[in-house]
Amino acid sequence: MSAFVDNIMTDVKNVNQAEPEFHQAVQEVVESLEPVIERHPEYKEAKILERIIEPERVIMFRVPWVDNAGVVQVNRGFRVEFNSAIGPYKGGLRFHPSVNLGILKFLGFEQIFKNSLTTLPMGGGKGGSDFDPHGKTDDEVMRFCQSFMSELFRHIGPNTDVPAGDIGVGGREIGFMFGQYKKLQNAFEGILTGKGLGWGGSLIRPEATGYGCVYFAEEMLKTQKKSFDGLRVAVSGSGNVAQYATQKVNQLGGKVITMSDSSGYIIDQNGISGERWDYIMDLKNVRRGRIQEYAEKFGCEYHKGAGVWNTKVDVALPCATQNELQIDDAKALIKNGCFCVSEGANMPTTPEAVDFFLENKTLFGPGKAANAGGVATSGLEMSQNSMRLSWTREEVDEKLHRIMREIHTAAITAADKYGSPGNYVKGANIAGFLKVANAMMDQGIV
Ligand code: NDP
Ligand code: 2IT
Repeated sequence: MSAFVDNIMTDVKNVNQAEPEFHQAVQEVVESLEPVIERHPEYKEAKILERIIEPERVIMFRVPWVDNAGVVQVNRGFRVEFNSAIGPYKGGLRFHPSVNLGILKFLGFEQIFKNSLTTLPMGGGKGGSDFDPHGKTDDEVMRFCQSFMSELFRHIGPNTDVPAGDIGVGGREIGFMFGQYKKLQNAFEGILTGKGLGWGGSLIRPEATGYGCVYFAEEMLKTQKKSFDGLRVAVSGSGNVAQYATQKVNQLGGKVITMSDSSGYIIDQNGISGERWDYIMDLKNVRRGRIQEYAEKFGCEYHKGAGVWNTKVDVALPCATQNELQIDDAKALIKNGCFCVSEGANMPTTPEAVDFFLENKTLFGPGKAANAGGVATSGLEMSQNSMRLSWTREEVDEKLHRIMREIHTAAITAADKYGSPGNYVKGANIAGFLKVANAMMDQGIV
């Protein structure tokens, strides 16, 4: 570690103790920015890095609710409003038992650069709760969401902070939260994205993160004159991002062999497409069941626990959660001939595994760039809400596709310019940073 990175990380670790995921996210960005700070002493003087690492505001609150047995439950709610230099705070809400301040700070921090890359005017934020939606009834989820929004509503607004979904928060939860906001504020306004199509949602928003991740991979493949046609693909997770990444791979002629959930993974050499993909959609979005049922239905392999990366594939799309792809997984993938990784999830690959991929000249698309299609389409939803009109499926998909191509170009150009050709990690961090840093310079010490 250079003295520059070391100094910043010592301070970050002192001030933000017991937040390892936040340290990890900051370290990667600071390492990437070293050549930028060298060329731009004005950023150093204005303490842009020190300021960007500190959230503008953190809100933490009690979320009490009553379960179906009449028992009072208490969860913790958060919203990290990280940076508003280029637009209102924007980023998802995560409901998962692992949620804590450090996790949301890592996600909010990454969101600043991701949102900047989309070319749209959105600042960075993230929020959520340690509430676990698994095994809860719709009524319980509704009561929780109403209680959560009973505090959050006073902190958000169409020009202030616009949350959306993330792990454990999909259309159902967004609906319950929107209903409660509207009741409390007596206003029908675009304060959440990922809304239902009949009440302000955008076509393609459900598909956007998964589609975007595959569009980004497609751009990386094109640099080597390759396409998805005939490629074998491993996808982790089976939630929103994984589902639509799988659909897009199928549309482009690839074959998804694996999917997973937090209990285990399936290997289906026939490919997860057609009625098999429809089955996943019903299993995960309607019946909310376990992926093991897929293996029972279609007679394919099922393994408990992690291991989705031990399959012979050309492309890996980690679409579940942070640090799910570790050094041994990276070694197994490379050994099996994998040459392209596109991160649908946020920070799914550990730093050691990222380094291994880069050393092995793998096409590696970091989440900030590769999964930016979701929030980009949220930005398009905000525009449609402001204009009080809706674009067609084709229009939104075309805009999403263009944005993903632009992000690819921006990342590759910045990587080249700052001395790391082909390194999308550095390129995405630098390109995302510059726009925010310049806006902060223009706006003074605030
Ligand atoms: P979902 O809740 O729809 O799906 C999450 C999937 O990942 C499920 O299959 C879940 O399994 C699995 N998973 C979650 N946590 C773990 C864990 N700790 N260990 C193993 N498996 C786990 O979430 P999304 O698909 O929306 O999000 C997936 C990833 O994509 C996250 O990293 C998210 O931050 C990122 N992302 C999402 C965007 C969006 O628009 N939704 C945009 C950009 C990034 P199980 O059901 O068993 O828990
Ligand atoms: O991580 C992410 O980019 C998201 N969960 C989507 C955020 C958004 O506001 O659509």
